[in-house]
Amino acid sequence: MNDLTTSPSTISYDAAVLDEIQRRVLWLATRIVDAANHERDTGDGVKVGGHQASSASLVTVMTALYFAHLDAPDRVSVKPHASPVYHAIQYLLGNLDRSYLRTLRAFGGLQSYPSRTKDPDGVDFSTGSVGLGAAAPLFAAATRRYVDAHFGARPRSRFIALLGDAELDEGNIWEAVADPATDGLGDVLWIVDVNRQSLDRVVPGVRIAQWEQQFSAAGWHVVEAKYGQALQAAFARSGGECLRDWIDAMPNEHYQSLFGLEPSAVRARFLDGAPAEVQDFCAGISDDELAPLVTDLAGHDLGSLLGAFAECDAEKDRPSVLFAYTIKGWGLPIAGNPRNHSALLTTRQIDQLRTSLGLTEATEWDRLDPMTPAGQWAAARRERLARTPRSQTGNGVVIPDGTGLRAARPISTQEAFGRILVDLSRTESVAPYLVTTAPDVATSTNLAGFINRTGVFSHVPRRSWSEDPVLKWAEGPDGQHIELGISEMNLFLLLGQLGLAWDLSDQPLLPVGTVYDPFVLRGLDAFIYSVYSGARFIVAGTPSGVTLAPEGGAHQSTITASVGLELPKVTFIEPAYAVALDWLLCGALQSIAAAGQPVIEHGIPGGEQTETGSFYFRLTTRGIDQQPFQDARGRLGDAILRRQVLAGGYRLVDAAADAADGAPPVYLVGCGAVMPEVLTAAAELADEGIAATVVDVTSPDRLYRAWQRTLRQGVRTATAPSIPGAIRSAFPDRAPVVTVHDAASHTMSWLGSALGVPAVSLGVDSFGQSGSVADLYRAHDLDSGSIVNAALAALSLR
Ligand SMILES: Cc1ncc(C[n+]2csc(CCOP(=O)(O)OP(=O)(O)O)c2C)c(N)n1
Ligand SMILES: [Mg+2]
Repeated sequence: MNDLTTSPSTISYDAAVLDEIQRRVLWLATRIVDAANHERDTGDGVKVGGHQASSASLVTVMTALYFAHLDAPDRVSVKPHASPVYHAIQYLLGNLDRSYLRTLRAFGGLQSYPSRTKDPDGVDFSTGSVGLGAAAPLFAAATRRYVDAHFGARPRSRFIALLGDAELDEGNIWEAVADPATDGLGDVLWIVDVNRQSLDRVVPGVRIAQWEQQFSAAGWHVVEAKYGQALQAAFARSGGECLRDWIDAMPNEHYQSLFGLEPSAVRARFLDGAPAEVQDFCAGISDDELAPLVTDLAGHDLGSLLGAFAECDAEKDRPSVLFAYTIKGWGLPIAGNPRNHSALLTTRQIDQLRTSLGLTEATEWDRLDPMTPAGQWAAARRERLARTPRSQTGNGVVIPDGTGLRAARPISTQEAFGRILVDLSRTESVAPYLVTTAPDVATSTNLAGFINRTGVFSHVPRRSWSEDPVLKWAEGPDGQHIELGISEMNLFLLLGQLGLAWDLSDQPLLPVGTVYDPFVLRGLDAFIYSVYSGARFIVAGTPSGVTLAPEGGAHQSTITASVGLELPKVTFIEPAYAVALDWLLCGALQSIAAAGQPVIEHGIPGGEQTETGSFYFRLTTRGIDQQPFQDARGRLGDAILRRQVLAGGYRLVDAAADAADGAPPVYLVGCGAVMPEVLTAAAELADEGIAATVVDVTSPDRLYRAWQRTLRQGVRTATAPSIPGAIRSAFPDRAPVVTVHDAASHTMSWLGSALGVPAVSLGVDSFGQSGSVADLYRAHDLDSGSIVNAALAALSLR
């Protein structure tokens, strides 16, 4: 055994032991992909795939982290294509059952990319869409800073992201780095896997210098782990500086071409175009030494890496980024090959690798022998990294069924939303857990009242110089609003991490974000990422639709309702009336607060049974008369009405009561801001002897899901599906329907199928423009006259 080396980060390690471990990690990661592709008959002829080269690139970095650096509270985001390395490490640590090793990319098996909700071995951050998983730890650290300030310090976590160098091409990376909300997070470390390759090509060298400057300019601590110890020793020798200069100046494409060569061919390629002094310096080095020397990169040198980690650890007041130079396909015959991104080793190459590592077919899947120093080291690390169970703090949160909001005059859902939040900020069992955020639209989305009461979060107190009587922008550690720059990506990444605080920071929160509705789409990938990760939050898209008429087409959202309806783990809600919003918002908060432990989902998709995710409220600035809702309250009583509002829809006007016998019935189904036109149309139809019942759909999503649930159940059990109760109670009779929505007409057009009746769907199917509400509604057939005509058309289709 070698002498123990002490890394500055306090863990003493045996370099030979760590090297043995990383060889085994490399083997297992490579073989996991190999087995998935060569041992499983999927029966469909579709390539299984996997990334041996991308994985190999991170083997040393991840061995250093998990076997000599991390502590139990630390949280790590692993580059998507290195998932086999993560699983190999968890297996060696004893956290993953051996039976999983042959299941990469199989149904119910290890996921192709790390997944919080689908992998069995404790993934901290899902990754897959490059850039997003990398940025997530930054927002998790911002969340921790918030949690520590409000609820007392948690045991310190380091939030680490392992990202591919080409991930830095993604704009969301730079939006995250630039936002003041992520400023000064000293517990963050990003490790960039600088293998100078992306999917298609070798990345030009100049990019790396530029990226480093961008991080520096944003206040990050930038470190390079570029050359390994052997190369550094060579640079230190007399005349060695010219060697460094030559390698530094060499284009990446040239340098990268060295890896695929036989040692005897490396000299000629390496010295191609080199000055005489470099030729002379290398003359004294044999071919067998030269090849490993000139490709000795610090990203595969455990000592260099651990030193760099420690250096970053010492930075307490700013995030660090470590550029670790690596080799894509390190230790494999495909090393450095520009086309190696999806390359797989042949069975012969696998056999050779197995033999070279002293393994046999009988021992290849074994863990490290517990009787050896490597096995003992792994056991000790398993113990050190064991996580303490969550403390369940914050479970005392109690959300009322409603705030008792009164709305005597016409009011918009956006204004009601602001008032409900203010009211909740006065409710002791709710207030501490509420945290709001917005990308520079807090005041224009009615968060000002909440902000006036709770303040803006800043980890250091900041004096406000404003004397604005309407908005007190006081910033300090007590603030409960996190203000972001104009980045909808950052909004959804932050909401995602606030919505995972119960897991990653042991503190349930009630996160509420606001965004102009059209720009939900600007952050959509991060929205999807966050809900895919299991986050629970509320987002209000407001104002929405062509109803914000004078603002014009660039601000008028049309397809967002469809997005909300179709996104899994998101419940889409668009109420028309203030009290309905009150009940729905409180109901959503109750669902978030009640959410239990994470569940690993290997179930069959389709027809979700429960709402365990996030909520998307689509709101408007159009004030509408609240009397019709008050009338429905009087007619139905709060208990029944509330149940129906929460279920997705109720009869706002019931024509049955006063229609003459034989009057043809029709349903006018409105959602959101268009309700006044729907009511006017119903009255006009009544005058013409048509019994028009008005249904207010508060959540097309909940109705659709209820319908789908019964359908799917019917499909799976081969029985005839029935119309679900939520739809039946709003539509007791069989009659044609007209759906009216300030959103794409498609969002509610399924209702005809669900009810088995003729349907005409009115909605916004072209881009809007400036004008008055009346102008815009007329242009998109949302005016009462068009609704009347649509009802007549629907009746004629019977
Ligand atoms: C948003 C997104 N776009 C494209 C891809 C497809 N893709 C997967 S890996 C990759 C290249 C990644 O290169 P790099 O980050 O350098 O990783 P390496 O494999 O070199 O370690 C691309 C384009 C993706 N996964 N996500
Ligand atoms: Mg790369």
